[in-house]
Formats: sequence, C-alpha cells, structure tokens
Amino acid sequence: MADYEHETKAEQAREYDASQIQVLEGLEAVRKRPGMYIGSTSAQGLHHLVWEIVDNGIDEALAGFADVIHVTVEKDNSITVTDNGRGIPVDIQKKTGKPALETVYTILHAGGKFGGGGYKVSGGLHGVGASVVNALSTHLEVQVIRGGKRYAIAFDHGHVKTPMYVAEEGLDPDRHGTIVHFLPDPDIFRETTTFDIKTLTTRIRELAFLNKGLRITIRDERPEKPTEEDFLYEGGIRHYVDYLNENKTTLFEPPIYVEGQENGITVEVALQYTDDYHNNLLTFTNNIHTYEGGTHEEGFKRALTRVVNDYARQNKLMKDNEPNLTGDDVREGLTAVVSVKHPDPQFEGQTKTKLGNSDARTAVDHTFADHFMRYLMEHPDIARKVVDKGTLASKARVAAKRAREVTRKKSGLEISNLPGKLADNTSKDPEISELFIVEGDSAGGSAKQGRSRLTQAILPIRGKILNVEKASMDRILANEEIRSMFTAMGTGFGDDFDVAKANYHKLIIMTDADVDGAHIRTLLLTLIYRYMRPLLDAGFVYIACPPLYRVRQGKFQRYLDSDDELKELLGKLAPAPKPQIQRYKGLGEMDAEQLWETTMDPENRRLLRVDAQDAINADQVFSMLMGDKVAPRRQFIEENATFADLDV
Ligand code: 0RA
Repeated sequence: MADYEHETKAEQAREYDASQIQVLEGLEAVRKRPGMYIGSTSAQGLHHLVWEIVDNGIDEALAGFADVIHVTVEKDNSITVTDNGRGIPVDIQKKTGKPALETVYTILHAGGKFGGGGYKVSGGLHGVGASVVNALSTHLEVQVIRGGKRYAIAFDHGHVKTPMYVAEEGLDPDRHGTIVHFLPDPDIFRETTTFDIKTLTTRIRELAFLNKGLRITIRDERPEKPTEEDFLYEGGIRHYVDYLNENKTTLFEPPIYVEGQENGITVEVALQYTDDYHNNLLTFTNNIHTYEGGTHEEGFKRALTRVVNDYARQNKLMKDNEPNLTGDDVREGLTAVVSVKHPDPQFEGQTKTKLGNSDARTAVDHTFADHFMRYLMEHPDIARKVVDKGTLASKARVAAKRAREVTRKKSGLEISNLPGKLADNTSKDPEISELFIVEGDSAGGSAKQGRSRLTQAILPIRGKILNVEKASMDRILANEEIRSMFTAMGTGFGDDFDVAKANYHKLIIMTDADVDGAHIRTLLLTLIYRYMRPLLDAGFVYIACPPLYRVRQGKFQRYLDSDDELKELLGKLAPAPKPQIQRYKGLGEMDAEQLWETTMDPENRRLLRVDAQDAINADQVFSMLMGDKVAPRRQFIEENATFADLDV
C-alpha cells in the first residue's frame, strides 16, 4: 500500500496502462487456447464454466458467509448462479483505479485470493478463476448486493461493456450476495453449448453432500414446465453413504461418521457395510473427486485394515495363528466416503486427481483410527459383523486363488490358448486392435465376414451371461463366456489383473438396440465395472451404436438413430421417388456389408465411450438392476423403458 502512495501520477498512469495490456493479453490467451484453462472445449469444458462460478460461492459458504446457492439453466442455455455471501468487493483498487469486482472478472487467477483472507478451498480442478469464464462467454453480467446497494457490471467476450454502476439504492442494508449470469460463447464451444441437466444435478447433489448445511438448488427453465431440485444435507457425507446404499442390503444403520482436524486439514469419513462382494470407496479433496486416490485414501485404508485386525485379535475373534485379514478382505461390502479439506493440495497422477500431500495420510489415519476403534468397542454386535464379513471374504479369496491355479493349469486362462470362438485380428499392436463382443452367433458370423481383419477381432457371446453381481469369484471364474472374455483381453483376473497387458485398446460391446440387447449390455458392463475396472479407467470400453433406420432415395442413403431423425429427414426429402425405409430390429438382420458400413467401419460408425467418471452412478445402477431389491428395479425399468438412457 505505502508504495503506491509515493508514486507520482505519471507512474500510476503507466501502471494502469500496463495492467490494461495485461488484461487484454490474458483474455486473448484464454480465448486462443481455452483447453489450457478448462481442459477441453467439449461438453465437459462447457460444464466446467458452471463449476468455476459455483466454486466461488462454495468458498464463500466455507468461509461461513453464505448458506444458499441457486443455479439456473435459462431458456437460452445461459447460466445464473446466485449466492447469499458477502458480495464481491466493489471498492476501487488503487493500482488499477478499477473496482475489485471488475478485476476479479478480467485478471487471470484473481479468484478468491484477494482481500478476503483465508484460502480458496473448493477451487475447481483447474482453479482458474472467474475471468476465464468471462473470457469464454459472449456476455457475462454480475450483480453485487451489499451495503444497501445493488451494483452491476457487464462484459462482452471478456471485455467491459458497461463499467460498474449503482443500479439500485436504499435496499435493506442486511441484504448481501452475488448474482452471476453468463452465456458460453458458441465460437469457443463448437461441439455443444447445451447444458445437460443430469450432469449438473449429479454434481450439485454431490457438492451438497460434501458441504453439510449448504443448500444448493438447480432449476431448469428450458422445459415447458421448468424443473427444480433442492439439495440440503445436514448430515453431509453420512447421507451420501445412505444415498449410495439406497438399493443395497446394509449390515447396520446408520453409517459410521467421523469428523476431525489435524494440522489444519479437516477430515470427514462416513462408512457402512453391505452384503455385496465388492466395495465402493469415494475420496474427495476440497470437493474434488480424487478418482486416482492418493494419500488420504491410503491413510483411510491403512487405518481400516489395522483397526479391524487389532479389534479382532484383542477380542479373540481370530485365532493367534491365523494370518491378518488383508485390505481387500476388510473392504468387501464396504461403502465409504472420505473427504478432506486441505489448505494446499498437491494433485498428481495422469488426470491430476491423485492427492500427493503426505500430511493428509497421517491426518486421515489418526482421525479415523481413534474414532473407529472406539466405535467398534462400543458396538460389539456391529464389530462382530464387520469381522465376520472380512473373514468370509478372506476364505473366498483363498478358495478363488486355488480355483484360479487349477484353472490355469487346465490352461483356461493362458494367453496362448485363445478361446475357440474368437476370430482374432492379424495385427499384434494393441493400440490399433479392437475386440468386438457381439451378441448372438448370427451377428457374430456377419461381423466376422464384414470386419477389417487387420484391426478387428470378434468374440460372439451367447445371450445372457452370468450376473456377476450375484456370484462369488470362483463361480465367475468357472463361467465359459466370461473366461473367454478375460482370455481374449489377455489382462489376467482378480489380483493378477493388469491393464498394461490388454491385447486390445478398444473393447466394443455390440448388442441389439432392443431391451434384451440392453440387458446383455448391462450384464457385460457390470462384469467390466466390477472385475475389469482398469479398462474403464483407461478409456478402453465402448458401446457400438447400430442405427435404427436406413433411408434410401435413388443414390441417396442415410442411417438414422431415432424416430425423430426419421421424421425430420422425411420432411426434407422430395416426395418422389418414394423414399425406401428399412427398420432394423437387430444386428442379426444386417448382412455383413451393412454391419460393417453402419456399425463397424471407423469412418462411419458411432462409438459411445463408457465414461469411468460416471462410476458413482454406475455402482448404484448396477446394484439396482442386478441386486436383490426388486422395487427400485421395477421403477427404474418403467422410467427407462428401453434402457436407451442408461449412459453408464
Ligand atoms: C473476497 C472478499 C469478500 C468477498 C468475496 C471474496 C466474495 C467472492 C465471491 C465470488 C462469488 N461470490 C462471492 N462472494 C464473496 C468480502 C470482503 C469484505 O466484505 O470485506
């Protein structure tokens, strides 16, 4: 501060010019290489804009000044985010001679760090600040309510259009908050500028779970009848676990919940056991889902394994000569959410979603272990169920290992012994190799004839494979269809699974576009999700999308996916000669040439990549579709009659 007071007017003017140049260059850089700032300009980048603005409101809530955030998708696909925080400061900054409010939206990285003290906790994955959203929006307006006034400012492609002014005076002096409204620039987001309400709702629900007591609403103004959902969880991640286990059979109620602090790191853990064979462990740092885990996850796993074993031994639930339960044993059937808030998180890993700070490991370990041990001692009946579950898992693990060894000796899973039905491709380069899992022998036959032999391998499977959701590992291993998938992929199974050994970097599920096909696809996805998960994380799993119609008129020919597309095209085509419409019922109805042209040819086909980021939904959907509880399954099937929306 003092420095500026001794500057001459000329010096101040120079600095002002310099800062203006900085603004122009900064925004220019963002518009030139948006991917550098928001990851991509795909749908994901588009939604990132919302999170950037919502995060600012969440920071204000975490600082204790806001407790409501409203998000609205307007009719024109613009977004409004409102919070009831202090309001972005509007005072004039000496250096620039501009209001702080303007600076926040025009200077890169000028996010919540100024003036407010404390640190930015939520910060999106890229944590780039509101100015990036501004630079990538055709227009953006902000209104701030504080001190009895309403201030407003408007921007155009990141540049000030209407400098800040007082829009209203004499308001209730106790009112305060910030309203941001922006329209993403279609010149930047060329793929799409349409927001997906499901994507927004899922993340907003998650943010509400992760920030207990914070109310977040999401409103969609686009449908004829606007929709609105309201999320507020006083119990925070406890309710997240309830939600994740909604369709499962739990071993006790309510979830165990721990909250504590160590070295400035806030730790929250919620967990509950189910009768499942797998686990569902979600970890977060500063509200960011750490898909790749990291130190907080290690601390939790280490503490969980140690405490269960210590408790079991202290209470004679295990014999002295028995080996310890492994981490996998004590996690069987576990649903857990671990959430830490760290003042200076270091993100590592391929997708920068792995926490690296070693102090988070000890903070989680200590906070959780103490509380969990006390909980087990105070609830001996629950403790017994937890130990029993682990013991059972350990027995199954040993049995599966034995079965696997036997199978391997019988040459079941040896890579050299490819399954008989597999028509392998000639290239040995996994990067260009694709494995099509095809429903039915007849479609399998066409696929074998129509394929590109160099890059495409075909594995036909007969109808419904085993439901792995309801089967133990040894039964799964005994299943022929499933074994042939593992053998063809070459990745090994269970503990031996190694994605680096994958023979194909594309595993493409090709089933009919009917309810049976959708069921088979779900069975296959369940298998992949539960037992070949690294393939999903690597982005190797795809769904082929065979078309529903072919329309021909003279030389013109087009394949279509829906009734709507058909209607639209028929509206455009000349009435004569009469367009020939063929409707495909199943893959089996296409000959080899048609199958190649519509569904397999890389030039024409449409593949849906199965997104590992949807894994949370997937776990729930699979539990529901494949598990014991019938009521939610029936409801889901009624709501998604053709399964066409099952974008897991
Ligand atoms: C820093 C200081 C102050 C408010 C904020 C940041 C703030 C930023 C955003 C972004 C969206 N909503 C927000 N609400 C508040 C206030 C400093 C003061 O009042 O003295």
